[in-house]
Amino acid sequence: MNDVVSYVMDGDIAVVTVNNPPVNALSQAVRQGLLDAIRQAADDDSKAVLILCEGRTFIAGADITEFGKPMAEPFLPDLLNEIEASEKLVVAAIHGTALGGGFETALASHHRIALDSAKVGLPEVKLGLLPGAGGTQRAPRIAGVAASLDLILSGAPVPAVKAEQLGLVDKVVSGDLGAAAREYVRELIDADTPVRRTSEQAVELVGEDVFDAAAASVAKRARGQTAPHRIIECVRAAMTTPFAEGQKRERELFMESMQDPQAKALQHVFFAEREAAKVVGIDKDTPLRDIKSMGVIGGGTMGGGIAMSFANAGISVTLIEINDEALDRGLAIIDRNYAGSVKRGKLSEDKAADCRGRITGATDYAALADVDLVIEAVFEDPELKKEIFAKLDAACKPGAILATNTSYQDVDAIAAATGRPQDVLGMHFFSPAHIMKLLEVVRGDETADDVLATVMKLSKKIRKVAVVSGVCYGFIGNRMLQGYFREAQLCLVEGGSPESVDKAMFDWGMAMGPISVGDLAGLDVGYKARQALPQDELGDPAAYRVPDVLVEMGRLGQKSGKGFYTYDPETRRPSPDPEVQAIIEREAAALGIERRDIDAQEIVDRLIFALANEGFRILEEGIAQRPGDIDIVYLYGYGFPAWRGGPMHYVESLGLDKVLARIEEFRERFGDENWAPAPLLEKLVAEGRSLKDWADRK
Ligand code: T1G
Repeated sequence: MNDVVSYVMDGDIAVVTVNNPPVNALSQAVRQGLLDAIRQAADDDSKAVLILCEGRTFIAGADITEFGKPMAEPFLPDLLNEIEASEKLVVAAIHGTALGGGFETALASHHRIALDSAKVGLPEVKLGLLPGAGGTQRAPRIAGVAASLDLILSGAPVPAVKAEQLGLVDKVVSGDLGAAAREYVRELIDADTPVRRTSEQAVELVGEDVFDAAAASVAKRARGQTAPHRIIECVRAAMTTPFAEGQKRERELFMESMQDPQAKALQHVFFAEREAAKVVGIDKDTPLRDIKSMGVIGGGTMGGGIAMSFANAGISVTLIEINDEALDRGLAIIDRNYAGSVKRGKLSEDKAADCRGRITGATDYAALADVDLVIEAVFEDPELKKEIFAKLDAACKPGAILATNTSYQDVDAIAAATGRPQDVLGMHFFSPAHIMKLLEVVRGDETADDVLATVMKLSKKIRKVAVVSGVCYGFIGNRMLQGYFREAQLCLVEGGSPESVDKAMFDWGMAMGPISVGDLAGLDVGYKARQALPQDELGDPAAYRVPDVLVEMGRLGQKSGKGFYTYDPETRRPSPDPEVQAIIEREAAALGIERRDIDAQEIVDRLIFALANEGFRILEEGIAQRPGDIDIVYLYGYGFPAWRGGPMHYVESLGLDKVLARIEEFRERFGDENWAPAPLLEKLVAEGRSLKDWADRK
């Protein structure tokens, strides 16, 4: 047919094979090839058409790289309607992941066979879209309204066996799919099986309660997102209108979602996450070091979570503590975490026991003599960390990778405590380390390419999303967070309340408001960090006076039952505390601040623009490789809403000139120290360029 679609007669079966690496996306050429194939079959003496794919997967969807460009014919809905209308049997044979437009192609086919290892799904909602080629109309006709709502609103792939139970797949086989599929088509032909057009099937009627339940679950787990509501309307149309009308409505809502900034943001995230895994300047074929075993220094909350991440990935772990008592405490934390995962149904009893079995404890560094990697996770004392790395240098074999889990310390200074700085880097996990997906991989001046490449690949194995950061105080995430928290405290003192500041950010889309985050992390963490800083580095007292007062009163946050909020001992539900509001107003007066009304937009702009402004500095210093990396850090580490694309994408979507104008307004009002615009931002606005253009040309 063309370069990516072939048409071969196997007896009286027309075998149509798609071969468009890496994931057989439905590019224009693939669509054209499939259309030509179905039209050829209509005219030749084939009895049936078998659609197969080469490579690692069946069609994994529309070609996302074509989005935003003028769409070329044939349009997918039309192509799939023509496939379905074929007088010849059309059978789709699925392996890997049949997703989005790929699964819609299978649903438009008359019969579907799948390998038992295959998965099918309609993940468009994760891209801010909806299945726009009949998926919202055909799936309910096969699997029913409730199951289809679940499939399309979650966007989660479904294993072949489950899909068969739902009727979405007709046959599940193992072994050689090509052979089994040909045999299956043979059986269908020999049985004179008629074509089966899904569009002609009726949708089983369900009550309004089913749609209400879907809307309620969307309000909870997809707060602020627009695509899920369009999906519910499409599936409702499938139940209440004829196929053609429903498909017309689906198309209208699909085109609407394509124009939605949320879709642009989520598609940015899709590619940014994949780009983040690539390290600029390191060849992708760099030989990697083998990591079969590892050690963790420190059995506290972070150490325990890190140990579990590796054990859960099949790697044996040696947990080191200073003495048996501390070791027992550390192992007990891990046991509790596994028991909790089993209780919540996240892990089976057997799997938990299997993983736990890979973790052993020791108090002697000699136990680390043969491990391939060690991660130090003790508290943030720079001298203690250097001491530990000197001991690791003596105890570990040549070629072992030595990593520190510090959240902000100088990784180069730690590396200099060893005779092998090339084997040292930062691996900054986020708490709880066995759950949070983000991993900041901190590249030291001496870190060897193969060490960095090894850890980036390893991060996928331990189910983390890794982002490379250069060495600076707080790396990417925590460095940017300082401005965010500073402005949260200033808005509080200047006129807000813990609830108003949190509500502004929560309603804007953050997973949790900044004041509540402070209470969760523990107000004493920031307090201790400030105690260690010289007076002239503390900055504006209005940005820390209130949390200092609370800490000195013993209000440390959730862990002490009181912080900015008071927490119910049973439910841990926060409630506002008038005593705290009085402290805020008292400290404001003491600092000579006249309180005023601060609206939600000002709070959002001050916190997010402070974040992004520092992001620009981090980019121009080369601490982050690309803007998308910063966005991925904030999505996976700090509860930033994916549908806003991350701080850098967000400011780019607003228009850098508007953002700079607002920052300059804040500089006028609040001074240079906090609001001097980043030179890169000023430069891009002056040159009328976008951040994307700057990054692409870098
Ligand atoms: N279009 C273009 N490129 C794609 C792609 C796609 N759909 N899917 C993957 N890639 C690229 C990806 O960028 C990467 O490139 C390489 O393939 C390997 O991907 C009308 C409108 C299939 C489960 O949402 O979920 O159909 O970085 O690293 O971990 O209703 O890719 O190597 O240069 O992710 O093995 C719906 C998206 C589209 C599926 C494989 N489909 N893809 O995961 O590899 S919307 C999706 C995935 C749609 C219709 C609508 C995963 C995967 P590079 P990878 P992986």
